[in-house]
Order: sequence, then structure tokens, then C-alpha cells
Amino acid sequence: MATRRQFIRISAVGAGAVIAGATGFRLLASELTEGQKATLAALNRRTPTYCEVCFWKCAGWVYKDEGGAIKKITGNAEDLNCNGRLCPRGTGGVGMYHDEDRLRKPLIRTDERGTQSFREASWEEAFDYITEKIKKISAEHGPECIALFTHGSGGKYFSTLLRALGSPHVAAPSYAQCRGPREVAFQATFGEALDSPERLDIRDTKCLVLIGSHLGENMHNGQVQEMSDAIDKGATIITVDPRFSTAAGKSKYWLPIKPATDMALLLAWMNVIISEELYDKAYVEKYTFGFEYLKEHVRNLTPEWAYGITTIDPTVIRETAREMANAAPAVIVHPGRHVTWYGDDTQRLRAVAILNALLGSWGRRGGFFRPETFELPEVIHPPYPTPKRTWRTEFPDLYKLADTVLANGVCDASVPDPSRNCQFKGWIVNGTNLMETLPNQANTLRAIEELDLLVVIDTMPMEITGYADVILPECTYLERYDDLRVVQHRKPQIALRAPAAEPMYDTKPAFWMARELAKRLGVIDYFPFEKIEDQLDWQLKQVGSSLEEMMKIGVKTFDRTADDLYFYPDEEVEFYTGSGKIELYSTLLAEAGFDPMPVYTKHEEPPVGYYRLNYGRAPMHTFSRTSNNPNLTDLMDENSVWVNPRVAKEWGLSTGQYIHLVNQDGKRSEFPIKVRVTERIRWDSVYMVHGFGHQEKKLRRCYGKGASDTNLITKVLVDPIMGGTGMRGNFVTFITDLAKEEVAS
Ligand SMILES: Nc1nc2c(c(=O)[nH]1)N[C@H]1C(S)=C(S)[C@@H](COP(=O)(O)OP(=O)(O)OC[C@H]3O[C@@H](n4cnc5c(=O)[nH]c(N)nc54)[C@H](O)[C@@H]3O)O[C@H]1N2
Ligand SMILES: Nc1nc2c(c(=O)[nH]1)N[C@H]1C(S)=C(S)[C@@H](COP(=O)(O)OP(=O)(O)OC[C@H]3O[C@@H](n4cnc5c(=O)[nH]c(N)nc54)[C@H](O)[C@@H]3O)O[C@H]1N2
Ligand code: SF4
Ligand SMILES: [Mo]
Repeated sequence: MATRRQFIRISAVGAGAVIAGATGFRLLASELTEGQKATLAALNRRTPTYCEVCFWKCAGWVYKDEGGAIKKITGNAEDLNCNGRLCPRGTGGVGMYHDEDRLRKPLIRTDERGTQSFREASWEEAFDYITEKIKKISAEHGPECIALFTHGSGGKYFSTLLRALGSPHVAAPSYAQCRGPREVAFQATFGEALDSPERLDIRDTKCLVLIGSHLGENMHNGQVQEMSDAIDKGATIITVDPRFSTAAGKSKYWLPIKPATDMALLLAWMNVIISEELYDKAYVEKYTFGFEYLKEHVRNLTPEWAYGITTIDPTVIRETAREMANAAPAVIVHPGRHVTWYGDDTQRLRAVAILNALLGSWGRRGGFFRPETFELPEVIHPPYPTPKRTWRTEFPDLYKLADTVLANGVCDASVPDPSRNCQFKGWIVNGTNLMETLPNQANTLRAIEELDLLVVIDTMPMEITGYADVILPECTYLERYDDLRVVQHRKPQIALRAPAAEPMYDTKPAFWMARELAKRLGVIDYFPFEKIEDQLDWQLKQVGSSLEEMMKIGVKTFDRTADDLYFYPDEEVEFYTGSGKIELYSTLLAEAGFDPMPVYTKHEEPPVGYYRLNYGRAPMHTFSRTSNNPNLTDLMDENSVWVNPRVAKEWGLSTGQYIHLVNQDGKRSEFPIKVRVTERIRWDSVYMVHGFGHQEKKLRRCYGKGASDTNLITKVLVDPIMGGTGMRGNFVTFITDLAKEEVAS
């Protein structure tokens, strides 16, 4: 164990050494010390990449030893997403490559779904099988009845394939299970979504307000680094969380809010900021729409009112509101990321957006900057055919403001329903473990049962691969090219991912798979380049670079087209909203029949003897994708359930004891979970890290370790505005009398 811990530390030191080495190039070889020679040799053996362990996509370098074996990954110093430093998960990414449990060959199911009976197949055979099924579904039901679920780089190629076939149905769980409500709320307020990396000027902020967002456990690299810089420069951190998070430990104020009541706090903050005239008057006057309505709306929503709901002391509500106003406009009420909590999430995020508008932080230093992305020419191919039907046809009046396909919507529309004339028949699932990712597993299973085709593209045998008809094993990100990374930031940048090694076993990159399928399905014109490296080189040459150059530098930075990171004084700004202004009163929501200003609604509370199931991240893991990673399991190999001492006493629970959890619908955890008694969680909730409790036996390192929160999320609070799946309305109680043999296993 100590050795791998050491490994992670050493690789961080290594990054510094190599950077220093790179500046010493002018020396003659004969003048080099042995250490410098070794550094130079290592530089020659490095390959550029960007990380696939989470979606921050930090750019880095993969180093190999003299024998050509992959040794370590470090951050690229030029990269704005990581500033030369990877997080522990990114460093541990080599474990994805080395994992002996990886998928090795294409597999075709031989028996009923879910029985785990597969036979090895050739690529040829696997593609023929898929081609035949896709043709049949398209002929009988239309190509629109095939959907792609994706989270990860390869999604781009399967999306091209699907659109070429005539289906618009590309769904990502990173929308309706993650940041969708935030994007809709910010779109409605400022006329722009936030995307990632978020345009937060944390490094220059004077006050950062975290509502849930557990930075430090949520390891989104650049944000964690900037938060630590801001703290060093004296910024005030205010954390609102029912749990004493890592961020709460760095905060001037920790507001241990009663779960599901944040809306009341946000409205009370607006009340204080408006009634004490602390808002940015000139900014509100110039840029916003509907201030008078808002003022009236929050008139009676005082801190005393909110106290009864949130349990937060009115004095603290006032003090923190003043703290924000003092820092304004260099203040950020963090928009969060995983925001699908209680079903009124778009409205809660509207409240967050409005608060930022009152403080004048949008477009200001230390608030929200204007990001810029690089325009990379797209590959030229024929236009996509116009689909005859879309998911909108199936849900005409539902989720009116959803601006993309909903993963849960596709799932629902795969279950036969007499009210619908179309039903999804085929799923292609790339890089998303739907069984652990979508709430209400019974519903996901029910949908899967109805499918004529389920193809899963993955690197590992996961819960979802167990249900596939065909499994296509992808090589890891360290063994392939992918599209150039183009993300928004303070400056436009592009980053290259190139293979540091040949794909192991019989694994292949997604680009190749999608193209082979396109050939067989008669849509090869959409993939004009046979090799992705030729495509990348073509794209790069259009913008004055080349694959050769990118292999040397990994990341290329371009100048901004304008010096407009922040609004100029008195700048005239046109916002892409109905009124052309920042909408405190939303015309978009009003037209769609929703509350134009956020309203507090009471959420269900746990029954007696039950506790709200709360979940989050651990710094060394990403969802369920890293649980089997040999490097990262050494740092954390199971999750625990956090229980307040008062509750522990009542139930006779002690730290280290294994128990089961059972939810309000009688759904029991599949595996026992270890108790952690701690003051850091409120007495009305319990907390666990998402991503453990794997049921897939082929994951030999993590099978049965800890419990899965998804198993216990049977109740889903769907956001009527955009269809996000609120997952924090589930309650659990404890089963303490475990059979001895179960604990031993
Ligand atoms: N290490 C690591 N980092 C990651 C990821 C990962 O898997 N691993 N995943 C990335 C992704 S995709 C996302 S979306 C983000 C998610 O990370 P965040 O956006 O930060 O997620 P949240 O749900 O806001 O954070 C969970 C926190 O919310 C608190 N919480 C629970 N209920 C309530 C409530 O009612 N009110 C308030 N105020 N707080 C509450 C919990 O106690 C917990 O501390 O993390 C990203 N970063
Ligand atoms: N209960 C519960 N549900 C949640 C969350 C939660 O906290 N709790 N979080 C929500 C959030 S914020 C998000 S963003 C989603 C994330 O949901 P997912 O994106 O589904 O996350 P993972 O569980 O990591 O699944 C990723 C899958 O991709 C595979 N994979 C990894 N690398 C590659 C690769 O290079 N190629 C291919 N083809 N596959 C690869 C992994 O083996 C794994 O099967 O989950 C949401 N659902
Ligand atoms: S934050 Fe960590 S896991 Fe995510 S891309 Fe960056 S290094 Fe990889
Ligand atoms: Mo997410």
C-alpha cells in the first residue's frame, strides 16, 4: 500500500523536475549530468494526452520507461485546466491501462440478458451482428428508434454514426442527471449556459459561496487550485452544506442547512440584499429586467422566515449577505454542477443566478468572466438527413425547456406505452454505466428488457456491460487518438490526445469502431478520413498547426480575439434573453407556464426513524469508473455511511461496524456498508460516496465493496421544467443484525 501512495506523491514531484529540465535544453550533451541526461531521455519518451478519468479533461504527458512501458502521467504546464498539476485520479489514470480486469475481446451474449453469458467474437462478427439489427430496427420502426447514451470522448463518433442514420437521439447523463437545471437556469437569466470548465473567476474572487458544491472532494482541478489561491489571498468562503465538507473546513462560515431547504436561504439572502440596499444599483439598473417584481416577490421572505425552514440563524443569514455585498462584484455564488437534487432544481439555480445578478458579479473580475473557445474547422461531410420524429414528439408538453435529449426520457420511452406511437428499440451505450448512473434501477432494467439491441462500448466489464447483446471493448485513453480537446477558458486552447502505447489485447478505439459500422451501414461519407490522425492533421493545418507540432507541445494556446474578459465600465451588453437584459423576472419561464421568479416549496421529510440519503464524491475516485483501478483502490477501496453521533447512539451503531441500509420503498443495499460515526453530518441525514457497491463480479478488486447509493434511489423527483432527475428525496434506515457470514464475506 505504502508503495502506491508513494508513487502518487513521487509523480507529482517528477512533474516539477521535468519542467525544470525542459528549460535547460541549451546545454551541450557532453555537459549534462547523468540526471539531466535521464530527464532529456524521458522527454523524448513522452506522449501528449488529456485525461479521461473525469470530464475536466486536464492535458498531460504520458511517460514511458526505457523498455517502452507506460510509467506515469503528469500535467501539461501550459494547460489552463490543470496548470501542470493533475489530481490524484488523473495521476492514477495509468491504473486504467494496467487493470487486469479490462475487457479484452468483443463479446456476444449467448443467453438471456443479465445472465452474464457471453462468448468471444471477432470484430467482424460483432459488427455484422450489430449491422443486421440496426438495419432491421430502422426498416421496421425507423432509425429514430435507436438512441445513443454517452459520456466520454468516443461519443462524438457514435453520434456522427447515429445522425447519419437519421436519429437525433443522443443523450448524456451529464445533462438530466447532473448539470442540466443549471444550464437552463443560467440560460433563462443571463442568456448563456455555463458549460465546462465553468467561467468562474475564482482566483480573483473575494468571496466564494458554495451551496453543496464540495470542492476539495469534488476534485475539478482548476477550480480546486483557484480556490486554494483565493484562500491564500484572503477570500472569504461561505459553505452551505448539511455536512461538514472539506470546503466547510476552509470556510469562514459553515451553514449546516437542513437538507432540501436551500431555496428559502437564497430568497432570504435576496431579501436582505434588496431591503438593506446592498445590491449593485448601477448594474441592476443598466443590465437587468424585472427588479421591481423581484423586490416585491421577496419583500416578506426575511431571515426570520427562512430560519423556521432552514434552521440557519437569522443573524448569520444577514451577516453572510453583507459579507457577499462587501466583496461584490468580486463574489461568486457558485452555480454547482451536480444539481439534480429535489426536482425544483432549475428554480433553485435561478435563485443562484439572480443573486449573482444582484451582486453584479456576471462579467466582472472575481465573478464570472467571459470565456473564449477556439473555432476548429469540422470535417466536411454531407448534411445529416432530417429525422422524421424526435423525442419531442413523444413528450410534447413535458419538460418544455429541456434543450437536449434526456437520458431518463429515452429510458422511459423504451418501455411500451399505449399513449406513444414510437418506442426506442435499440441503445448504443458508450462510456456510461447506466445501471449506476440513472436513478430507479428497476425502470432502467424494465426498459432494457424491451430492447431489440443493446450495444455497450466500454473499457471495463461494468454493470451495464452485463446486460449488453454485444460488448465492444475500447482501448483506454492512453492507447488512442481522440478528437482535439477544445474547451472554453480565459484563453482559447486546444489539446491533443495521442496513443502512448499500442492497444492491449484485442481492443480498439471508438473512432475505428464507429467508422467500421458506418461502412457496413452505408454511411461512410460521414467519415471521410480513414485514419483519425489524418483527420487531426487536416484540422490542425487549417489553423496553422500540425499533428507534428502538437505531438511536441500537447497544448496550443491562442490569443483572445478581444480584450473582453470582463465588462468595460458602462459597456452596452446585449444578453440573449427575451428582454435582451439579465432577467430577474424570466420571460422564458413565464411563457412556458412556470413561475417567472423562484418560489419556495416544501419538500417531503424523512419519516420517523429514517434519514435523508445524501451522497457525494471522494477525491480519489470518479463515479463508478475508478472503483477497480489498482492505483486508486489502494487509496480508498470502499465507502462508508456517515452517521451523526446522536443517531448512532440511538441505534447503538459504532464506527467500523457493517450494516445494511433499507429505503422508504423497502429497497435494501446489495452489500453491507461500514459505519462512520461523525459530527460532520447532521442528525437528519446520512452520507455516502457514490460509485461503490459494485455488483459485477468481473470487477475482482471492487466487487461487493461498500454500498451503492443508486440501489437506494428508487424515488425520483423529476424537474417539470427540463426533466432532470432529482435524486435526494430518498430516506434510509438501518439494518444492524447482519448475519455473521455476510460480514465476513
Ligand atoms: N473526485 C471527484 N470529483 C468529481 C467527480 C468525481 O466523480 N470524483 N465528479 C465530477 C462531476 S461530473 C460532478 S457533476 C461534480 C459534482 O460535485 P458537486 O457539484 O460539488 O456536487 P453536489 O451535489 O453539489 O455536492 C455534494 C455535496 O452536497 C451536499 N448536499 C447534499 N444535500 C444538500 C442540500 O440539500 N443542500 C446543500 N446545500 N447541500 C447538500 C453534500 O453534503 C455534499 O457535500 O463533481 C465533479 N468532480
Ligand atoms: N446515484 C447517483 N447517480 C449519479 C450520480 C451520483 O452521484 N449518484 N452522479 C451523476 C452525475 S453528476 C454524472 S455526471 C453521471 C456520470 O455517470 P457516468 O458517466 O455513467 O459515470 P461512470 O459511472 O463513471 O461510468 C462511466 C463508464 O465509462 C467507462 N469508461 C471509462 N473510460 C472509458 C473509455 O475510455 N471508453 C469507453 N468507451 N468507456 C469508458 C467506465 O468503465 C464506466 O462504465 O452520473 C450521475 N448519476
Ligand atoms: S480533474 Fe483529475 S481526473 Fe479530472 S481530468 Fe483533471 S486530472 Fe483527470
Ligand atoms: Mo456530473
